[in-house]
Amino acid sequence: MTTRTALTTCPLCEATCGLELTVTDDRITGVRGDRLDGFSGGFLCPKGASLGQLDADPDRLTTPLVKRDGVHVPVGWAEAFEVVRSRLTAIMAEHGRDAVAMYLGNPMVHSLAGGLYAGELRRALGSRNVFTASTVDQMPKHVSSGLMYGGMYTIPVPDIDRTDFLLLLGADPYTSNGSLWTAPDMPKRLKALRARGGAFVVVDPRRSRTAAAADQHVPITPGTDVFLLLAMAQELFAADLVDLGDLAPHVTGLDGVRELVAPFTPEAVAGKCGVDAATIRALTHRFAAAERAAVYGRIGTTTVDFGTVASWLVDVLNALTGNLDRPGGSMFPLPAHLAKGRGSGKGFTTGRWHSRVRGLPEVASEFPAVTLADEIETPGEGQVRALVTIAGNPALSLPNSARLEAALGTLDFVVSVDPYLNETTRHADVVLPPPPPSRRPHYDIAFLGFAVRNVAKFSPPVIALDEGSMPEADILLRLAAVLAGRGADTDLDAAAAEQLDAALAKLVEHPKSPLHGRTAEELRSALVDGTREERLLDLKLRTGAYGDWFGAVPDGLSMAKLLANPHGVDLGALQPRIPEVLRTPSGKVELCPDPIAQDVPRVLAALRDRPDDLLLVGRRHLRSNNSWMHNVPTLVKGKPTCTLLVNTADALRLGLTGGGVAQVSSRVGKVEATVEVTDDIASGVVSLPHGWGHDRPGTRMSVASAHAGVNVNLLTDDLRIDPLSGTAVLNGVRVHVSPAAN
Ligand SMILES: Nc1nc2c(c(=O)[nH]1)N[C@H]1C(S)=C(S)[C@@H](COP(=O)(O)OP(=O)(O)OC[C@H]3O[C@@H](n4cnc5c(=O)[nH]c(N)nc54)[C@H](O)[C@@H]3O)O[C@H]1N2
Ligand SMILES: Nc1nc2c(c(=O)[nH]1)N[C@H]1C(S)=C(S)[C@@H](COP(=O)(O)OP(=O)(O)OC[C@H]3O[C@@H](n4cnc5c(=O)[nH]c(N)nc54)[C@H](O)[C@@H]3O)O[C@H]1N2
Ligand code: SF4
Ligand SMILES: [Mo]
Repeated sequence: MTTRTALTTCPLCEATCGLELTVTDDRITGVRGDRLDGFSGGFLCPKGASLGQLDADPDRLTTPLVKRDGVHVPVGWAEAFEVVRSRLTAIMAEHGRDAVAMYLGNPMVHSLAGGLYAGELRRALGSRNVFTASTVDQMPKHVSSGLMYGGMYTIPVPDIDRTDFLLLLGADPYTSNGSLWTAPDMPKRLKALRARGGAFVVVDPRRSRTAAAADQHVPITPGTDVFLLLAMAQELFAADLVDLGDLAPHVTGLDGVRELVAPFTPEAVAGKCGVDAATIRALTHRFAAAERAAVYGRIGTTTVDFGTVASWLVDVLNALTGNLDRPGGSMFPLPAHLAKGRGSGKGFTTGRWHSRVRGLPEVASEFPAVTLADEIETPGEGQVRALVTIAGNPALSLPNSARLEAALGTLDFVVSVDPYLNETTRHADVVLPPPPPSRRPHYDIAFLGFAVRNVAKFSPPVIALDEGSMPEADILLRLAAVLAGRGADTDLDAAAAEQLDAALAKLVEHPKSPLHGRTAEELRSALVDGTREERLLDLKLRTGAYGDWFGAVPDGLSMAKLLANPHGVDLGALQPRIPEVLRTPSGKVELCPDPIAQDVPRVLAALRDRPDDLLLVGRRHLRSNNSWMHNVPTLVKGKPTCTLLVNTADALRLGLTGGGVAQVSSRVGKVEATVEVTDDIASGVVSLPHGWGHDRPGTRMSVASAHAGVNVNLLTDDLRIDPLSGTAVLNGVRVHVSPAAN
């Protein structure tokens, strides 16, 4: 038995914490926060602490599975890929490419393989029927950013370590550790903000952990943040508090915004939001008076009826107070694998094509996940007959899951890249399992672009690959090869070398490139002597914003430098990036984009809607991560966390008692859930977390099955979306609640 320590990066949430692992033979036997990681400083949450159990979960699949006579049996990789190839090729040949749909889930953005190769997979598939978890999550933010700045990933983040005032809406970073906002140890950073005399305010219908720690908690009616934000903008204009500061020459559309927000006075929206006019005014003035401030909105502002308008308003408020793109305000990170921008570009559009059944517009080259079931169920040319799922559990994570599950059961063929046999992959004809976290390299392609400091870190695999397993990058590339009609036994290394050569050739040929005049061969031989992914990443780093340009920039960044600095490399505090970061045709921040302006009348009309009796919202728990970590014993032990939160007055009115069972019903279905009575939730609101409901037959997750919980998405409605982004309405769902019959 040999024991050693090894460094890695936690891949489980967006906080990117550095971990110091104790490894005994081929197992993780201890996990500590890496104190020398300058960014995370040793922070560790219960999920990260359980990485050893997760990694060695006996229910984790170690070989591919193929379904024979309804039973999943283990097979070799070649056989599994051959089944995939023959079935998918036949379906595509007979019914066309759109007959094959793909669903990409959340862990896809947590892996280097996913970050590097998702694009290639989408291109190889060549189907319009691409769906991702983004349309049950953050797509509104991509759309508002795309329209305002020209790039869907150009999303500013609150400069938490230098700000004086934060307004957080629909987010619980004490629990989630932040999202589209990478800042390990949020609690410490928020405490530090208060310790230096600053303040933060939380808007949430529930007194969340973050709200409880805040200077002020503003309860709000679910789904109505858009009205509150509009009124705050209106008040800024009315009280003559608008001051764009240094941003002024780079902004167009200010007058348009003034006009749009004019009807939404604090008095006009107060009843709708459940926040009185005086509170809205005071909050606005407090925000405007702060030296440096930022507004931030997350799940409770995106997965709602007016998600895109609300996401836009978050940035509008930052801009109107001169806080956009300045230290202590809301800023644009510059990750190491990307180069600086050129200050203008093609911009961002949606609706370049439409979905077959509901005619929903394409957004970011995908369709709303809510319409996957429609596309499977509805006969006709282009009907979806096969599905590729990668790192996703749509059977639990998408609204109206009863309908979706039924639809999944009718497909001709399903292939899933997933380590578990779960609620989704039980429908798969072939399951291709990736290796556990300890066996894979890590670099955060996605999250370093949302980090509150510019940092870079690469973590090589901690433990060597087990015999018989396949790196996830290889699985994805082989799948792409099959989809492109090249067959699974393609020489992946040769194909990768070819792509690298093509990229290098471009770099040396371009007259404006700092590498102009050098040779591709020389650069190729200077790349790190490593895996395919490492070499590709090396190229990105060396030609990125801090790159060494193959020696042209002394002390510049490269894979070699990251390998020599396993605790990470600090590239400094965030810097203002406007106008360089912009990719709008005008080269300006478009403060009042047409598609958003055209949606505001819909908001105005909704101002008059009758209030609902009881609205359902979601929440997260520190020991849970969406749908897939309930098989880890330490994370599910103790009091069940999948409970229905009900306000004391509502419980009395509805005849519910704590520990009793309630029936919750909506337009699409009903569930029974254990009641937790608490004044932490506003009256008129109930809350149930998502990711539960592990009671389906044919799965292989023994711990999760014993802690099944209920699936909240049996209640959420697939017909309700934010039309600009196609994002599902998961918060503010109309429900009826009554005591369960027995
Ligand atoms: N009602 C309601 N529904 C929601 C939400 C909500 O707040 N309320 N939140 C939404 C949000 S924000 C999200 S992001 C989605 C998530 O929705 P999904 O992405 O569909 O689901 P996850 O629960 O993240 O499931 C991840 C899947 O990836 C697998 N997996 C884990 N690690 C790996 C890996 O390394 N490689 C591969 N290939 N697979 C892996 C897991 O076994 C699991 O099957 O859920 C959404 N659904
Ligand atoms: N522990 C843990 N961490 C996670 C995850 C997890 O499942 N568990 N999931 C990860 C993922 S995929 C994501 S996307 C992020 C999400 O990160 P966050 O957005 O911070 O997620 P939540 O913790 O769900 O916080 C959302 C809050 O919005 C409130 N809310 C609901 N409706 C409304 C509304 O209409 N208005 C307002 N103002 N508030 C509302 C809820 O009460 C809740 O407190 O978390 C990530 N981190
Ligand atoms: S906060 Fe997120 S990244 Fe950090 S240890 Fe927990 S799960 Fe891992
Ligand atoms: Mo998410």
